[in-house]
Amino acid sequence: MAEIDAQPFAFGFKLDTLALVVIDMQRDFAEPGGFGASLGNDVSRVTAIVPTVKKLIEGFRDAGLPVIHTMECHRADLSDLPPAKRNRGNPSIRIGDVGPMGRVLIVGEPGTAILDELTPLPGEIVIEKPGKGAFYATSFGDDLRRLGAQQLVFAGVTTEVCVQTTMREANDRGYECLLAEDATESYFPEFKAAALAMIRAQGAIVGWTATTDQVLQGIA
Ligand code: TIU
Repeated sequence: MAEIDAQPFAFGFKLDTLALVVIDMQRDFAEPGGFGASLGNDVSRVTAIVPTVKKLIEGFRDAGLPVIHTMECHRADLSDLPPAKRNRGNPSIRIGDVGPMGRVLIVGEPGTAILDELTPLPGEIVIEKPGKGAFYATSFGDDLRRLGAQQLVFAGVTTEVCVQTTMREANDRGYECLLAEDATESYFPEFKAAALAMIRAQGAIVGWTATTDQVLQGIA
């Protein structure tokens, strides 16, 4: 068993059962004019972690380990978008409306795309998910089983919404989960801090946290 120096204690893993899951690093959450901004958020916090997420992704690629990307998005006909989700949050532009980067969070639209710097490589799994969690209504669980993954490292946005939801779903399914502290971000620093604390509380009740450098040292 290899180890990553982590909180609340060392994270044990095997190199052939470890995968990286990068959650929703999409233009709609990171750029002005997107969904995140339409909710009234300062998206520069998200933009700031892009180099760190890139470093983490490249470390996994260099080690020959799987990298899985997720995207929060919906079908053009909105058939997978419950009205309760569409109307939530009172955004200036709702999901499915036409915004400065095309229809907000709709498959194939410019704003829905993963940021250029973090574009998935051919062959990397990309999960298009209608929910906040990556397991709901997707092939994510089957993909992880096919890969033989047992331990998951998480990065992406936002810490307390799609990242934490997916980590909790994964934890309940028996995966050991570690969140890269500096490769995840929230629009609210206090929410990020609370999410990290909740995840690793009570002896890693949902999972572990570590810095990107600690993760990369562990897999080197
Ligand atoms: N990806 C993700 O977290 N979706 C959100 O809507 N997050 C917010 O924090 N709004």
